[in-house]
Amino acid sequence: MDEARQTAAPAAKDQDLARATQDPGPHLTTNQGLRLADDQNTLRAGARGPSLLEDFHFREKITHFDHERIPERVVHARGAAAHGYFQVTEDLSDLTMASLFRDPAKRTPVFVRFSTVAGSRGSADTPRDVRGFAVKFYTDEGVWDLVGNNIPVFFIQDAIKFPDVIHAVKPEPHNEIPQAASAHDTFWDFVSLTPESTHMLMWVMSDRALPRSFAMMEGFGIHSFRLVNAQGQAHFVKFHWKPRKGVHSLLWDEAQKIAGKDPDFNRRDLWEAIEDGDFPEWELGLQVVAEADAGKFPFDLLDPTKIIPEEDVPVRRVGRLVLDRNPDNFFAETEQVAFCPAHVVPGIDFSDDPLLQGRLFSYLDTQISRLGVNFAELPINRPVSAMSNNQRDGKLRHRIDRGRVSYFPNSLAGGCPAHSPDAMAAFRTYAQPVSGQKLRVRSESFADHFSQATLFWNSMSPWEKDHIVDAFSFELNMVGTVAVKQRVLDELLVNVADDLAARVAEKTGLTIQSTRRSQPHQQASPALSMDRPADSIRGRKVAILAAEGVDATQLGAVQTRLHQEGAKTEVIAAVAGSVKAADGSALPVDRPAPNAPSVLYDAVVIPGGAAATALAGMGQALHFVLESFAHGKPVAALGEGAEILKKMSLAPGDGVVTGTDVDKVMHELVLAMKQHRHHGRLTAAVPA
Ligand code: HDE
Repeated sequence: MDEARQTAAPAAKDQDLARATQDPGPHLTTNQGLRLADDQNTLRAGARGPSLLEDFHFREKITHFDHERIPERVVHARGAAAHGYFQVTEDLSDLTMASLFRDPAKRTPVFVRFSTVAGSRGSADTPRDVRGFAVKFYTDEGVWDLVGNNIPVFFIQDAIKFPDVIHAVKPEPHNEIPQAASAHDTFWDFVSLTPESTHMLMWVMSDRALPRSFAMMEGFGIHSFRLVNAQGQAHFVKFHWKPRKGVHSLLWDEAQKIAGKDPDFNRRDLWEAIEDGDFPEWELGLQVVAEADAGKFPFDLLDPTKIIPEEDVPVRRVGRLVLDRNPDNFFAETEQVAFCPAHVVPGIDFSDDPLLQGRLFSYLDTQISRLGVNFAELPINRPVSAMSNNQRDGKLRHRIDRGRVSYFPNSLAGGCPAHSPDAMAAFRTYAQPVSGQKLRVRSESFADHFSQATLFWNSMSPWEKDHIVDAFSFELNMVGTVAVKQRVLDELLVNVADDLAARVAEKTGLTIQSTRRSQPHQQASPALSMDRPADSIRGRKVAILAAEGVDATQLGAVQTRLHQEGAKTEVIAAVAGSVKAADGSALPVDRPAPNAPSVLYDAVVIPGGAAATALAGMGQALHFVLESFAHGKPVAALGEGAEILKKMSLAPGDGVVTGTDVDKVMHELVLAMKQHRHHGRLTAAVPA
């Protein structure tokens, strides 16, 4: 059998990882397997005397501890990950020879890491930031890494600018402020002088930068890649991940509050969804462009600041990604996983996108600095296909390579490991013709920095536009240098849209001092808007407020109905433990009010009866409802619960549902939750 082509069964990677995974043993030992009698006290000279250097156990333990940290990722340091699988829904042999894309019966194991970009490893999950969406496919032909983001374009067109954009967005070097935030002078200084960042800025200032859940965000490979079939024909392709749960986001006010109330918000949501069996799922989409058609767009397919509008090239849905197992150990798996866009398999190849070309170099380099030259041997990184070559030695080599031969060609080992013939699907670089002078230039075809920024703006619904205006204004109002803010307005925003520039000028107290360079176009791409209802409320979290005298039957009916829809519920009361229900029973409380801020929930239910009267006198409950209302969340009030809304002048309608028939109210609540949020509410006067 051809060893390099063993089949990766669904559990192939799980089995591989199991070889490195272990449960705690019954006896405490040193690293040398020596059983210990006392791990509580150091060896000392006399009961109150100094510690002895001889204490090898203490020295081993403390030294290991001293060396527990490795350098965090220079970007994308904060992340969370999960195991799962990928499966195509149709045979894509016409496009690619990659085995993972050819057999709908085959499940390829994956490990997926989501991340923020700017913050340190210990920062919060919810800053305004791009999210990484990196997928490691353990295919039977080798590891393929699709290292993408949740935004389909990037700030810069050439990898040589990457250290600059990252230095600008990271905390400022003199005082390391601010953590995980782009709202500061250096970031806006850089982008104001880098007009190619404008399209990306529109996305980052939109709610895309505040995902409600990793499972509710899209993913994009960004660059044009190539798919190559067995006949050697290539197509350009853009990769998309489309979430089954729809695309939904937090509000900026929520995101900021969550950063304090539950900095692990997205990480926890991912973990809990998998533990609950509510497996996050995405469809893989492809935008395919024949090589011959590559020049037919008004932009360059190699320019990573451009999308191909879905209306021009539809996204063909070809497979599913399911995450169904949490890691066993954060450090060993999530921290040590090493992605690299250069990890490809036969049938997947690169384009000349200058950002991608730079990434092909950078990731290998960074893994060596983070993990060492043998990073590929770590359990989470090693392939499930056979691996054999003449690389040897280096720090922390685990493999024990037998024999005297570590070179090629050789005769002493029978020529092994040998080249693979074409029939065995070895990787061969796509034979793309290349010619030209050596030049340090930017192609003219990369020169339009504003058309797609305008396209994005034109495609937004009114509330999405409001949030973009608010985000630009918030960020610029954190910038101290007036000339920088002015430049953002005069050099970037005026060239995107008049109303955008005018509205940001008003909110930042600036006056526009330039005129736009060209006439704005009126085109839109509806696919760019997030203003679309979801078809289910799976995984959403509903708070049910409770107080003494609560109607246990009513509350049970609410829970049953919401659980049927796949939503999660939590009963919140003033203190932990239980509340006394109207029928005298003790109703379990999931969380006491101080531990359950409204920002952690998607909707709230206010019960009727005596509990409603009690809640009306509780400040925390009133604040919960007010804040939920102000954040546009669905609010359901049963029976007397509606009095609480009246008391606070919160009008029913637009996602606020009231009534006495539990079934009917819950039905309306579910519909309201599918809308996610109700932006039409007039909340300016609501004190929350
Ligand atoms: Fe990365 N990027 N990047 N990046 N990137 C890293 O690799 C880099 C870019 C992305 O969960 C680093 O292992 C350069 C675009 C993700 O472990 C580093 C350039 C996209 C992750 C690096 C880019 C990404 C990284 C830091 C410009 C979306 C996290 C640690 C040419 C398509 C992967 C590491 C994980 C991580 C370099 C731009 C996505 C330094 C030079 C565009 C999701 O190698």
